[in-house]
Amino acid sequence: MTTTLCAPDAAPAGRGPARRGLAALAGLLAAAVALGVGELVAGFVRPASSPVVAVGDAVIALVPQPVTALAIRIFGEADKVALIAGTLVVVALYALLVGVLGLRDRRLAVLGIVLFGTVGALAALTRPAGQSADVLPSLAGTAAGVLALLALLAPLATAAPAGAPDRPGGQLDRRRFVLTGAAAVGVAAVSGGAGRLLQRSTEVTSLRAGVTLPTPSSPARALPPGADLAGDVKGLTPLVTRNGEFYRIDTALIAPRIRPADYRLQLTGMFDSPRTYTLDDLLARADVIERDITLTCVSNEVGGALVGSARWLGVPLAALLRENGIRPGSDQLLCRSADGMTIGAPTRSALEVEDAMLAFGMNGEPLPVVHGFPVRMIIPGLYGYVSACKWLTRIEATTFDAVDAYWIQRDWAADGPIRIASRIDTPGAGRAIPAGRRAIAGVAWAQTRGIATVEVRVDDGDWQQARLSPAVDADLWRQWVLPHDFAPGRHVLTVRATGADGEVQTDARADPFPAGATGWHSVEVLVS
Ligand SMILES: Nc1nc2c(c(=O)[nH]1)N[C@H]1C(S)=C(S)[C@@H](COP(=O)(O)O)O[C@H]1N2
Ligand SMILES: [Mo]
Repeated sequence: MTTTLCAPDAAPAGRGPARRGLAALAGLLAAAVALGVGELVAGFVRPASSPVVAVGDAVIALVPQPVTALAIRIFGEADKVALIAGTLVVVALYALLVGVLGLRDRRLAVLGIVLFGTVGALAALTRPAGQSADVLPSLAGTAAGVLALLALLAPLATAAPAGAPDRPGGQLDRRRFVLTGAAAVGVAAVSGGAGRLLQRSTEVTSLRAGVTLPTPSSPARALPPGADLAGDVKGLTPLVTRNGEFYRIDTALIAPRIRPADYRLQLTGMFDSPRTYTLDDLLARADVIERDITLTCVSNEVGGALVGSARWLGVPLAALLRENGIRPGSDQLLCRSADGMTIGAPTRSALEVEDAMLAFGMNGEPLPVVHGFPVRMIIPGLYGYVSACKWLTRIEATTFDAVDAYWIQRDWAADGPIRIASRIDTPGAGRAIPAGRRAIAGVAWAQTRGIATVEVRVDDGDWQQARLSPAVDADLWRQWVLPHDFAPGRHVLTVRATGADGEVQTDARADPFPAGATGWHSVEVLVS
């Protein structure tokens, strides 16, 4: 039985042509592994160190001008693609040859691959902005290519007599060749794919750094001196959240990487004259505004951390919608992100909430990639899931009847006004603190209306009014501080806010689902 099954695989050496064909294929697969691993390592070094890109660049630099001009005439804007394709064809032909040579003499094949790697390394090193680390992708690719080629050539002559492993005429182990070949294809595809993804992320990161933000025609109000109470109160949240510390909520496993030059914002649906905008169109507008706005997630629990404040820079949303002739029948703006996410914002809020914007700047920088680079929506007073679409690529003016956005399909409320809220930052819940005087402090927010007062209660005592940070913008949270003499024992601290519209924060507890949490934040501390 076994013999019969094995027979086709371990057949005596095939005729020369069959074996040579497989050897050529081995060369091709080894080259694919080398290129894939090279791309992967380039993903960690930098995109320009990719051997294929480096060789392509070197060719551009070496080829005489008339040839370049001809290539551009023939291929037009696809000239770069044509160049890379051409490079790959040359590599493939070379690899086929190396594979066949390897059948006769493995050392020759190894030399062939090393030569191939040397060309890649030299090309990378001699680029005008070349760095020594740029040789790493070629080195790693060469090593991987050599291993792959030896592994693939082995099954082509398994039973070769000892001492003469390179001599043709051994057994041809087809099964092993197929398995090794499949593994090589897998390694090449996975490493190459992962490498390209990594390179794209570093590429977009550097392109992002190259975006120049405009000066707003309407800047944010200057913060009065001493506006940020966090300087004096340890444990209090800063007035403005640093970008790196801003909470992040989205469904994207890998944040979309949009090249600034590729960015388009498309308006569709119920507009009289919908346009498509480039990033430069938006950056160049004369009506750029800058505002301090607190953003919150509907999933934030009472006392939770899914809230942050930033100085946003962008284009007023109402102006942009109006100049495209938004029709009165639209009550929903279906915002679509580059990753396919849909967020449905009320058209009315977009038109009427002052300072609603398409933001491209956050705290003086282009939007960070994870916060929606290059453009997102911000509508003060609405939870992020119904307003703050990141990586925004399309706004479709439509109606709530016509289409349910992502979170609405999952039964969250279609309407998402931010509830008035307050949080105790310090002392921290469950903390043991020494008796004596120290500050109770935190933040409170009621976007679009503003905070009027914050009160704190210790145990069952009276509500005491806390000192507030200066009112800067109704959309920006306010810090609050209340110094207190702590007596030994267990104490429960509770906070509540009142909005400038008179609304007193309710103590009725509600879960975040489906329309945002309510209830007072309390912390228990142990004083000794
Ligand atoms: N494309 C996209 N945009 C999105 C989301 C998302 O999942 N995908 N989540 C929204 C939610 S629920 C919130 S609270 C805010 C959070 O923005 P941030 O991550 O910048 O804090 O983004 C909103 N925009
Ligand atoms: Mo959210």
